[in-house]
Amino acid sequence: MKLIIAIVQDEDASRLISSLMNDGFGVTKLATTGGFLKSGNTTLLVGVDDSKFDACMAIIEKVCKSRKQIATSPVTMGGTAGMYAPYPIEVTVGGATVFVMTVDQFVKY
Ligand code: 2BA
Repeated sequence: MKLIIAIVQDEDASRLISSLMNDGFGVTKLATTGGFLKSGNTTLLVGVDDSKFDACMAIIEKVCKSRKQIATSPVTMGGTAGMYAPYPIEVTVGGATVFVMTVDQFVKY
């Protein structure tokens, strides 16, 4: 068995959860925050049998879209300590950041 930890954009989360559940996968949704953009994203925990792993990953890949976002980063102004001015940078977020872990034990009490 594998535990899939998928960090996805909020915009894709509902559709991804519906698609996974329609195909019989169990899903836990966590409200999370990206460290770089400091804005909300969604982390899904999906425990899957090895035989269904590829099908699950295919759904995640199909549903999650990459998008461009503008982030504001501080930059030090030349030579003057302590002066900062924000400037916009474009980053491409997602589709999904996925970690896969092997599960030693899966127990339901
Ligand atoms: P954030 O940390 O908010 O990052 C959002 C996007 O900003 C990233 O998209 C990436 O394109 C860009 N980015 C992140 N760190 C950067 C940096 N130091 N310099 C320039 N650009 C940077 P993704 O790579 O698709 O990541 C989406 C979200 O997935 C991340 O949101 C974070 O919540 C999570 N994530 C990504 N890599 C991770 C990792 N190695 N471990 C844990 N979480 C991760």
